[in-house]
Amino acid sequence: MPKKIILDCDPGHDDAIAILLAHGSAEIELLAVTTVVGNQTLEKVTHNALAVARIAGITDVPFAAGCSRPLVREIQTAPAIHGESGLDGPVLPEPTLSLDPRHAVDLIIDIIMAHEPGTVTLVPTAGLTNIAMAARKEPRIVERVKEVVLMGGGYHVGNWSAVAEFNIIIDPEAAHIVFNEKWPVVMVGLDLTHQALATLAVAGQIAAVGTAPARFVGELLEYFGESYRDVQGFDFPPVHDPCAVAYVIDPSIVTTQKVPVDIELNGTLTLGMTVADFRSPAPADCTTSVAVDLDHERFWNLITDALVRIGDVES
Ligand code: PIR
Ligand code: CA
Repeated sequence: MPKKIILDCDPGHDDAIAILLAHGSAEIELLAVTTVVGNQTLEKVTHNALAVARIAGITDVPFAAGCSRPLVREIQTAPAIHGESGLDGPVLPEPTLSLDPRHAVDLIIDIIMAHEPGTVTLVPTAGLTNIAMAARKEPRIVERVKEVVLMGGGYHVGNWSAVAEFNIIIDPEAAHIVFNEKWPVVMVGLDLTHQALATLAVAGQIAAVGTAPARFVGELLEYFGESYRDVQGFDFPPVHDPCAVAYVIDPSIVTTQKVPVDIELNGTLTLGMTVADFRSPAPADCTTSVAVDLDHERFWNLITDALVRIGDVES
């Protein structure tokens, strides 16, 4: 049985690859793609998501736009990494899919309430505004969701401050809500995603697929790689968001550890830090775990396989 997921994202180069991976994997049933302000404004990331749908040949999945600003804080976007469009680099086609008329928060609630309890996994790869809003608007979703597998945070490293990661720090109050609800949360943070480097060998493996969607991924990685070289001093870009999807496809690709995690809301230097308490074995009622180690080769094979399965889509 394929795993049913809702992908909540802000495309974003790595979000775009996460959409392709989810769509191209036989192990995933993509129930919806929802968008939220993050790497760029809601308008821009929503346009990008619909353009990616066209590139991937997605025609039968609802796409819905969600929150246009965080719960409490001012909007922060990441143009230095993802460009002014949020998806700079490749030339994007005009979207052909139209948006679902529902707000993303309502679509998320509708889908979870319409499915058997324990069957829908939430995969947020952006700020947690939509997910927190959904939990507050319809609290019954919390016990129905199978698990929340999110890209965000890091127990040893930050990227937006010394100790905080972008998806958490842009809406720390939303992250606080999500991490403190009783659903299982798997934090696929920077500790894990910084192992998902798109090396030259990876770029070659993807180019060898030889299709239009694979060329699109190549162009995404080229732009993302340049940003990461110039801004963060990386030799190769870490491709964060597909790691969360990969964990859902095959949890054996990612080792995890159960550990209490909470979100710092009051620190002056540490706002948005995902504070993980490794001091003793996690208590029995601990609902959070963190991703620790990635099988790099099998991870990139999943992405290559998904592109092969998608085939040569005309767009
Ligand atoms: C990536 C992102 C934001 C900032 C940087 N420097 C790099 C986006 C990615 O889309 C990913 O979801 C997460 N936020 C990584 O921090
Ligand atoms: Ca993202």
